[in-house]
Amino acid sequence: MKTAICLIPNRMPGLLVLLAGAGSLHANLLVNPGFESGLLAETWNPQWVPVEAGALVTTTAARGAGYGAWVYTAGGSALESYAYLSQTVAASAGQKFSGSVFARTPPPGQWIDWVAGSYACVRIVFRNAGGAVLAMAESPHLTTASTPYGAALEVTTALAPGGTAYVEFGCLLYEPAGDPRQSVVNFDDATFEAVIPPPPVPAVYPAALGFGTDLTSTTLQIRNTGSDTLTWSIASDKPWLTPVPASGTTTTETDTVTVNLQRSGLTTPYESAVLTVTTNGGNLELPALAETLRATVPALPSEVSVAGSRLMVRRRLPNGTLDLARPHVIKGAAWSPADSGCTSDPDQRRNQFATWYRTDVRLLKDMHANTAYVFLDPGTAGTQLQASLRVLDALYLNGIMVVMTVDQDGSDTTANILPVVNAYRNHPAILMWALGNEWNLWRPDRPKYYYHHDTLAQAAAAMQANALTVKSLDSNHPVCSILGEINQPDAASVTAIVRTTCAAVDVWGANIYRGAGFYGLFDEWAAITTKPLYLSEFGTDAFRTSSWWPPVGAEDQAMQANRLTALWRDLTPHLSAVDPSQACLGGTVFEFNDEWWKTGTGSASVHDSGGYETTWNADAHPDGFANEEWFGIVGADRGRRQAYFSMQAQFAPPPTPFAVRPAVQGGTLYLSFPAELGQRYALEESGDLATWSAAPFAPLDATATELSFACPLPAAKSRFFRVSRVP
Ligand SMILES: [Ca+2]
Ligand SMILES: [Ca+2]
Repeated sequence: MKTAICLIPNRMPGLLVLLAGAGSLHANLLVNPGFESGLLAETWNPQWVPVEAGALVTTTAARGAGYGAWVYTAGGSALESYAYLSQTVAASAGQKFSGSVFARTPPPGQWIDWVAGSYACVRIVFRNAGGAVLAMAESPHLTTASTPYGAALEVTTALAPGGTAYVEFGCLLYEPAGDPRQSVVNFDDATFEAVIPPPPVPAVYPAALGFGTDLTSTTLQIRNTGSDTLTWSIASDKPWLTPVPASGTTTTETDTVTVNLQRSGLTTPYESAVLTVTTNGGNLELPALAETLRATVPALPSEVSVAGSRLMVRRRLPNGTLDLARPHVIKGAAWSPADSGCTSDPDQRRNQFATWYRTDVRLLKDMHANTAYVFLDPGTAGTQLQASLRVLDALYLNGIMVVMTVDQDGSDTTANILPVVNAYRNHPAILMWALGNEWNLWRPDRPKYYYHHDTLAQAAAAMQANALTVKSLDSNHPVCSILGEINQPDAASVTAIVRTTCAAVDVWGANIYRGAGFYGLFDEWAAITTKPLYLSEFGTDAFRTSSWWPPVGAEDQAMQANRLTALWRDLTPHLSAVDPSQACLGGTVFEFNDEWWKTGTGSASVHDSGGYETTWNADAHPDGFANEEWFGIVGADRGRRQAYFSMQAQFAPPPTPFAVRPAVQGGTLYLSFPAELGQRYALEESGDLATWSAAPFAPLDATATELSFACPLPAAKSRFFRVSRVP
C-alpha cells in the first residue's frame, strides 16, 4: 500500500555509520524510534517506511548523541510533494494513541534549504483492514527555517473509530507546489504510545438506602465519574428487595434505579439487605435498611433526671408505662443532615431531618448509638412539625434519644425556646434540652458571647434565664448547656458560671478538641463540680491538609478513625454509669454526616476543603487543620467512613456470658444479668423447657451494664425464664 520512492539528495552530508546499542524504552511502540539502529550509509532506515522521501541518518543532525533522520521531499515545481516516514501497528476501535517527534530545520545556505511554505508534523492515522484511512490526527506544524530542536511536536488522537485494524505513526514533511527545490527537515527521538484511558469509575448516590417503616420504593443514582462507558448491574441479597432496572450502561449521564421493597417479606424488626453494584470499573456495596412498624409511639415523655453525676432515664415503653430507671451512657453523634446545596439557612436545615431520617436513624442504631445531638430543632409548626414528629418517632423506635437544642444553633434565640419545648416535651425520644453552643468562647468571626453579648457575665446571665425558662415549661428533662472547652476564657470564669451564675443548668456539655486524648479534662471538671459532664463534641475531620491557604490535601479515613477510637477509649474509664464517682455521661461524635455548606468561602454544592488552622493548639487535629466539611463519620452521600465502623466497634462491647440471677422481693420476681451497653434483650417463659413464649414485657435496651426484668411471681409451681439477645 505504500510506494517507496528513494530520492537521494544531490548534496550529501558526511555520514557516520554506527550500529547503536540502545534498546527501546518504556511503552514506545516504535522500533528504532531514535533512528539509531540497523543503519548503513545511504540506505533507508529499515524500520521506517518512507513515502516519496529520502531519509538519511547523520550525526550532525542528531538531537543529543547518536543519530537523527534527514527527510527530504521530492521537489519539482508542478506538484506538491510529501516525505513521510512511518511505522504501523495493529489497533482496534476505542484505542487512543499519542505521538511526538523532535524536529528542526536547517539554516539557509546548507546543502538543502528549507523551502518556504513547507511544514513538518507528526501524523497518526487509523486504517481499516483494507488500508483505507478512517481517521487522522496531526500535531502542530513546524513551518520555518533555521529552527533548533525545540519542544517535541505532539499529537493525541481521539478514540479509534469502528473498523480500525491498524494505526500508523508518521513523521511528515510537506512541500507545496511551485518551488523546484527539495525541502528538508530533521526528525529525531520519536515516541508513539497507546494512551491507556482512565477506567470507568462507578459512583452511587446515596451510598445507603433507608426505607424506614413506611416506604416501599426509593431511588438510587448510578454515575460514571471516570471515563469511557460504565457497564453496571445491580443485585440484592434479599428476596424482598428488587432493583429495577437490574443493569445498564452510562458514559456521562445519570442512571436512576428504582429499588422496590416488598414489605410482606420482612420478618424481623430491623432488616438489612446489601445491594451489590457490579461494574467494569469495580464493584460497590451499599446497605438497604428497612424496619417493620412494631409499636406505636406513646405521646408521653420518658423521664430523665440527674442523680449525682448520673443521668437516670426511665424510658417510656410503647404500652405507655415507664421502664425502670437506668443510668444512661450517651453514645452517639451530633446529627445535622445536609444535602449538597443545603445552606446554613435554619429552615433549609430543619427540612433535612425529614429527608434523611430513614437512613440516618438506622445507621445510628446499627453503630450502637443511643443518642443524637441536634443543634437545631427540626421545626415546631405545620407540616414541618408533622414531619419532625415522624423523625422523632423513628428515633424512639430505634432506641435513640435526642439532646435537642432549643435556642436555635445555640445562639440565645430566646423566642425559639417556648415553641420547641412545647412541641416536643411529651415525646418519649427526648433525653434533654440543650442551650448555647460554645457560648463561652470569643472568636474573631463571632466576637460576642452566646452570639449576642459583649461580656461573658451578660451571656451567663442570659444562659441562666433561659435554663429557668425551659424548666418552667418542662420538668421531665434536664437542661444541658454546651461550652467550648472548660478552661476558656479561663478556668475561674467557667468555675463561677457552673457553680454560681448558671445554677439552673443540670448537665454541662463541652466541645473538646485537645488532641488524641482529653488530657486532664475529667480532673479539671471534678475540681469544679459534681454535676455531669457530657462530651457534646469530640473527634476530628477526615481530611488531611498537607498545605494551607488554600487548604490542599486528601481524605484520610484512617486518621479520623484512629483519633475517634483513641478519644472514646480515653473517655470510657470516666463514665458515671459504670463508676458513680466519675462525672462523664459519654459523648456525641462531631459529627454524623459531612455538611457541604460549612466553608463560608466555598459553595454549598461543593465539597470544599476549607476550614481553619488550629492556631491555639496545633494538636487539636492530627494535621493541625479543621476541614469544616469533612467531619462526618459518613459522607454527605451516607458512604460510611472507617470512623463509622470504628465507633460501631467501640460502642458495642464484646459479648459477655449470661449469668441470670433470680431474686424474689414481696410478690415480685426479679431476674438480673450483666448486659452489654446498647444490646436489646428479651424475656421468654416456659412451663416445661420445651415450649417457650414471650413474657409480657417489651425487650429492654441495655443502657447499663446490669439489667433486670421484674415480673409478678408466677403462680405455677415451676416456671422457667430465659433471657436472649434481640438482633
Ligand atoms: Ca484536617
Ligand atoms: Ca462547600
